[in-house]
Amino acid sequence: MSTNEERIKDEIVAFSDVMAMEWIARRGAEIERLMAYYRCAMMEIETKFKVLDQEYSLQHDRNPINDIKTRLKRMASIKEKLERKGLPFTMEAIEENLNDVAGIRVVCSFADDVYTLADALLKQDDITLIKKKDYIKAPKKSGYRSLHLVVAVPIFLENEKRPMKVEIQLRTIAMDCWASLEHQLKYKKDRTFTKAMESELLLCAELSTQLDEKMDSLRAGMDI
Ligand code: 0O2
Repeated sequence: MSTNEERIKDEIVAFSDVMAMEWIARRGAEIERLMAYYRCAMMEIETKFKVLDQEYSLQHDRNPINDIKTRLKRMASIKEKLERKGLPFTMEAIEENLNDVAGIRVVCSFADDVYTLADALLKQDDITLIKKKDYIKAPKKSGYRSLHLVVAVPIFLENEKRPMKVEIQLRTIAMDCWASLEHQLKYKKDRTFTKAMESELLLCAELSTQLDEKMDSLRAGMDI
């Protein structure tokens, strides 16, 4: 685990913009505090999913979660997103307007597990749903599929209970495989991405949907 000072230095190195570097250096302690709160919120949500996975495995003798990944958005991406939305690069703007500073990706075994887990999380009385985007029922033009939830979860500090936003992406192994490879192919800086490649990727997305459907019907057939 890196120290606060190391993390702030790391953030500064990620910037080419002198003004942003100065802003981060000046507000180091404040930024580190906010990021620590987001990290705690992420841990809360991760634990909730781990508990649901354990409970499900006791009841059904299989694990609905294949993998959980967490990530905190880098300051450089935070600044870029605020600029894109025409918002100032301030602590208040970050907290008020960005939903995905803390992100957690839950990779599920079967498509039905995505909805079972989402429903089980949203039923918990300390969770508030802020936004839901179902890119499984309505995939993106690119072919991207996932269920996105933005929730608020309270973190309990010494003298305060603080609701923090976390973006949750729930998807199957096939959806995750497609999204990871598409991301690698599409965002290679020195390569052009053609329309034909886009169509091929869309075809791969359709194949991944068929794979999920087949796997889910096998699971249903085995009654597990
Ligand atoms: P990272 O590091 O992956 O998180 P918002 O203002 O946040 O509600 P936004 O930003 O349009 O609206 O959110 P959207 O489109 O619902 O979800 C954005 C995130 O979904 C992306 O995060 C990706 O993780 C994922 N995503 C969305 N579309 C695609 C796609 O076509 N391909 C892949 N591979 N992933 C996608 P970021 O911002 O890219 O960063």
